[in-house]
Amino acid sequence: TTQGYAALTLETLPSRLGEVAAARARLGEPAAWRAREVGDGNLNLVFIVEGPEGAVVVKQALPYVRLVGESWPLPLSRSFFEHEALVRQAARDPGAAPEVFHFDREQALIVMEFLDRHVILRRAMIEGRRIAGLGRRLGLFCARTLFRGSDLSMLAADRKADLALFAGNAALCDITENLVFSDPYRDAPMNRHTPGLDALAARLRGDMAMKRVAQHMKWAFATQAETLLHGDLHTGSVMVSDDDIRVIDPEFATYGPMGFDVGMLVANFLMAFCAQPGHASDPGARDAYADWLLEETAAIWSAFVGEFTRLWRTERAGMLYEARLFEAQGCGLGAEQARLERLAAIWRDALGFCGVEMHRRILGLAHNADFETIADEAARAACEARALEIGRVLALSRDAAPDMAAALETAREIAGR
Ligand code: SR1
Ligand code: MG
Repeated sequence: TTQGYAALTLETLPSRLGEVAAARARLGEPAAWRAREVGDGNLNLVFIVEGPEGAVVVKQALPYVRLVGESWPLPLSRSFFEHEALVRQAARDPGAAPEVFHFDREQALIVMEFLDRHVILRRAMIEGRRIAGLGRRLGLFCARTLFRGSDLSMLAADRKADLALFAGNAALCDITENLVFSDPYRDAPMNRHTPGLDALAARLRGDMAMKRVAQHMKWAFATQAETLLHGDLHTGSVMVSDDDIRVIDPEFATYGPMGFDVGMLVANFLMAFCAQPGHASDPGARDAYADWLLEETAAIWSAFVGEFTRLWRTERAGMLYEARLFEAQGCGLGAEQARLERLAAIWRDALGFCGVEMHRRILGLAHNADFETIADEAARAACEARALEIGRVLALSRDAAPDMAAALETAREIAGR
């Protein structure tokens, strides 16, 4: 419902938020506040509010998709699910999410920590900035949140209650189900692509093997309720400074397959890699940065495997793969074999999700600044063409189970590096 809800404006924000004790406590006197609207995402309003005593971010959902306008209504309840997900992420991976100071369900509004030293990771990658420990930190985040949100760790009743709760975020899942898995592979009205990609788009839309994989991945996303996902883990959902990495924006949170977040993240690193020839003018620096991006992509998966393994061995308190089941057979080798098999299944899914994410960011509605900021259309199309092909080959190769090194070798070959 939108009853009682009103979108904030720069004019109304001080008086309306001035009534919120948590905001006053952080900012000081509302009369001295300065606010600016900085939202550049597809869905919401985002304000930075600075006062005499500090600063906060105020994120408010709009009752429609900002990118498209009022013709596409979207429930305000996504703010509730974002808040619920932020609370869980803070518990499961302390320090990864921004701190929340206040949540107002009726106004679909979250007041949270202002990360003043941070920038959006995607911007940092476009500028060619290296962030120490980037891939490793994000791999740890995935392992901790995905493991601890699943039946590997939670009490079965709690996990089922969470599954039921997040089922309410159906409208956001619907966006993913259509925009990620279906629209890129058909002539959908909201699709767009760079001139010069017509033939490739047509070829991909006629590629029955790829369409089947995309639908297998949609099946997995819609039916494999393994864990609480971030649900939109791209490089626009990560903020970085020289010494800190945070994950923001989990409004697409839902129960789904573990490989989804991992695959999306890997896809966005690979798209940053593919976009490099369109950015830097110095080829030497650009190539070195592209190499660094691939190293960090590898680090996502190796950190994920390492942390998942540690948690499997030390925190496996849920109903799945119970330790006592394997101990009864006299050794822990059964559990270790099961862990390897589970990781292989997650990786197989991740490759499929990675491929479709790379396609939808080039052929669908929601594009990436990595490519969009390449002004020269021919150069942009060339970068995007390589990304389309990498996505296709990785998605189609998932049954052959190439490891991360082989997947990155594929990316290198297709990119001519
Ligand atoms: C209509 S929303 C388009 C995209 O923006 C969000 O960030 C999600 O990635 C979604 O698919
Ligand atoms: Mg977002």
